[in-house]
Amino acid sequence: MISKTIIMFGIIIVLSSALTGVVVYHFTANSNQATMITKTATPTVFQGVTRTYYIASDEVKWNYAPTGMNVITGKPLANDSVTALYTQNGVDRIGSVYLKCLYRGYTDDTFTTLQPRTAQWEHLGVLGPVIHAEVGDTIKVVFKNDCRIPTSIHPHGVLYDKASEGAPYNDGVPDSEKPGEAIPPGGNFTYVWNVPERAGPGPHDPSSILWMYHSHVNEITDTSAGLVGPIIITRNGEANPDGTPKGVDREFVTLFTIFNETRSPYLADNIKTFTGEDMSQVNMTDPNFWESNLKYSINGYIFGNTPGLDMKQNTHVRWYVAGMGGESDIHSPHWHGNTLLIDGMRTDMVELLPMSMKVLDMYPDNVGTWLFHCHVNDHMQGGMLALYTVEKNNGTQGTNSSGENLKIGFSTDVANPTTGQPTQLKVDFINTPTNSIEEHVDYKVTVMKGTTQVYSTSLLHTADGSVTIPYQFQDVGSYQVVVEVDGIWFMPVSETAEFQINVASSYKLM
Ligand SMILES: [Cu+2]
Repeated sequence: MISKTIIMFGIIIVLSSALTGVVVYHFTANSNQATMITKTATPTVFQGVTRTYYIASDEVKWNYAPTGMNVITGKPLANDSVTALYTQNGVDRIGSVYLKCLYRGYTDDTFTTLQPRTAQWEHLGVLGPVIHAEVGDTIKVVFKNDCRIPTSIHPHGVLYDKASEGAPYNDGVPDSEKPGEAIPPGGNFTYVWNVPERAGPGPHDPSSILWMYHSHVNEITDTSAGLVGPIIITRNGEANPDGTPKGVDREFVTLFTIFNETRSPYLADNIKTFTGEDMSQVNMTDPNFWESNLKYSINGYIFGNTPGLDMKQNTHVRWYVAGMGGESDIHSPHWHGNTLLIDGMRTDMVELLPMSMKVLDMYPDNVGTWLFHCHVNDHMQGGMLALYTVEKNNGTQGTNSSGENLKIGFSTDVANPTTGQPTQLKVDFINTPTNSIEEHVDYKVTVMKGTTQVYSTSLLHTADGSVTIPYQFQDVGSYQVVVEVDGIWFMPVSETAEFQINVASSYKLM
């Protein structure tokens, strides 16, 4: 017999990478497989930026139906016994206004000036500020608790150590090493979360994904009080400077949850404040009292009160939807009027369980005001409905109205260019005093994407004074079209105009 024994010495191969640190593989005798025995503690190198957010948990009187109307029917909430049950205040009912503890953004660590919520994010309602970051970044949240209950911020998805997990439980780590687990009233803490690859979009995800953050001292009562907010992580290289995804014109975050105000730590206060000092008329065992405190809400709004769900036709709209709550919180958000893509599949609804986080892309082609509601029967009846509006989009068009020598008019055909179809760039040269087309113009057109020139004509002459240049945009994003005039009627004249175009993905490919 020939001995097949092969004597090999263990070989140690060290692979290093700037991004992943050092990984040590150990090959053993008679083995074709590398067995990873050690992954050294060299941390991921975070080459991105540190994004700092100032967030406090604040006590806020929140109105679930600030218009007083059932916006879906156009009728006052008080006029109907069902809508009245959830919204009308009385000696035995709290009504539509409740004291809650909510995350709110501030401008700095003095927590004196609220970060203004722009019209674009008005729809967030009870949700905390959006934390945007790109893979490779570090997120720093300077947090202050101004509620009477201990609170924390526990993030989903991003990379944290025990100090910044924001959740107390028996994990064998001493409390002294978990300072972020519960911030007492008046206290503060700075959470630091890293955003490695595994916190960002996976191969089948779109360019950005949703995570949620919430308080996790008493997870049930904290979230019933309203302590929840969104984190959006964009793939490395696909983010704008503010962390939002490139080529996405509009982002919406909507949370579908039945806020159970009888599980809020403020229940006794709310009864006392809103039903009368003696509280004697409130029957805690009355099933209608219980039901009146269930708020079938989208971002803390019921019966169509969610504001600001507006967008432009034929733009790239990204919907981040999430669920939260108890076993009744199975939701099925449904959009009327337009369709969406999720995981490469077409739909007009999506299913949500508590703390589900899903991303859908919409290219609204259908102008109008449309229903956006949970499709569960009981939830519709309880007011889990909103309206969204698609406004007609006339695309980029305009003139350099300050043009002294002549005005330059610009438009595109199609109005909303995409990467999937050719676009005509239309330029008109207009005599400033007479407002009529100026003939015999020497001009040059350049298309820029950021600082990169992607197209340029040579110096051309138009006898007509109106030109059409066919152009096919290759990538989504915003472009600048620069029109330079060099002469009119063979005389040197200098005028320049710049126009911005937002190019979306091809509707078909989407
Ligand atoms: Cu529902």
